Amino acid sequence: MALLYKSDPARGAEWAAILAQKAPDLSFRIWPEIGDPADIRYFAAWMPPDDLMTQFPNLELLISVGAGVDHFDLSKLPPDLPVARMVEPGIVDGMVEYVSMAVLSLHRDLIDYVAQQRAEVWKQIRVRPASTRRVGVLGLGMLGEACCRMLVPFGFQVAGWSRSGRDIDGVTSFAGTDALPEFLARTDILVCLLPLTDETRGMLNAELFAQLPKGAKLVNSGRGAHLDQDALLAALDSGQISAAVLDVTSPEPLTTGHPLWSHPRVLVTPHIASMTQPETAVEVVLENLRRHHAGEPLIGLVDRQRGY
Ligand code: NDP
Ligand code: OXD
Repeated sequence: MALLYKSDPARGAEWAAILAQKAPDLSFRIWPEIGDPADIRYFAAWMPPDDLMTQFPNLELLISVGAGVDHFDLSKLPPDLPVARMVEPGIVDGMVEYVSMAVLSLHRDLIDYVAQQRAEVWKQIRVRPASTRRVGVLGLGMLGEACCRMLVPFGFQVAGWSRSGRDIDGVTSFAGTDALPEFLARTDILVCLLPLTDETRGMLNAELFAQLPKGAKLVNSGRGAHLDQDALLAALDSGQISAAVLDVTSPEPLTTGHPLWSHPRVLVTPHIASMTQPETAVEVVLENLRRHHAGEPLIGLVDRQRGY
């Protein structure tokens, strides 16, 4: 029985060292050193091969090394193969830091000050109290909820939108498609932390931007394909959106010369909002292997119908 890993090799080596300590009996293999494919029962991957089940006929459990599973083609997997996404505190901490940084940068006009510094301009922009700024988070799952909780103590007016709604202290919850217009109309800084599914693909588009107050700001740390990039550029031109922080793009990286690279109102980071941390990830993987054997519910089990 072996666990195969296919992702960043440097972090794979860290998984190997931790597993050697914590689960010395588990055979751990790092792609492409797979050994006998028949041994592979568990597969932790960012991008599994297309012919997964043909290559590994005894596979019992597929694990995403990231929080999302949109990079898996779920339709090609046997319906009874359990798929678990990565639910571990390292990912949450990283995202909370990133979203706090992005929201505070937009709130405190950092994009303007960077441009002013380059031009040797000393000009103060009036400081707005956080209590006058309305932040709206799309997605109130593991990451959206944690980010909302961190934003509340700054004094922002925080709201979140999700399919089913969530009760979080100090956060106004909006649920479902019917509530989206009201949520958008009260949002000055919009943060996207949705999973990428058929329902959410392309939803950061011209129609959605038009429902935000004029001059609203955007943070996308969900997936590049949530955003219609041309619509964002048009909204930036018209002033409907006044600034954006993008951790994810489509494609990644952006093509050479893409206007988002050099847009003066846009900050781009290379999909680093958050990263799976080997120490905590391995704990969760081992716990999931235990649960799998015991027939207990898995941490982060993906609902194949919903796609997240
Ligand atoms: P969860 O599955 O825990 O939460 C997803 C949230 O989105 C839930 O609140 C869910 O609603 C809501 N949602 C999903 N579909 C819809 C819909 N159609 N309408 C309304 N709400 C919807 O995911 P995580 O919080 O763990 O992660 C979110 C995403 O963040 C990941 O899928 C990934 O794409 C991205 N990510 C990005 C990283 C980066 O470095 N940039 C790092 C890690 C993740 P409900 O609660 O009702 O189910
Ligand atoms: C993830 C990611 O899904 O890194 O965890 O984007």
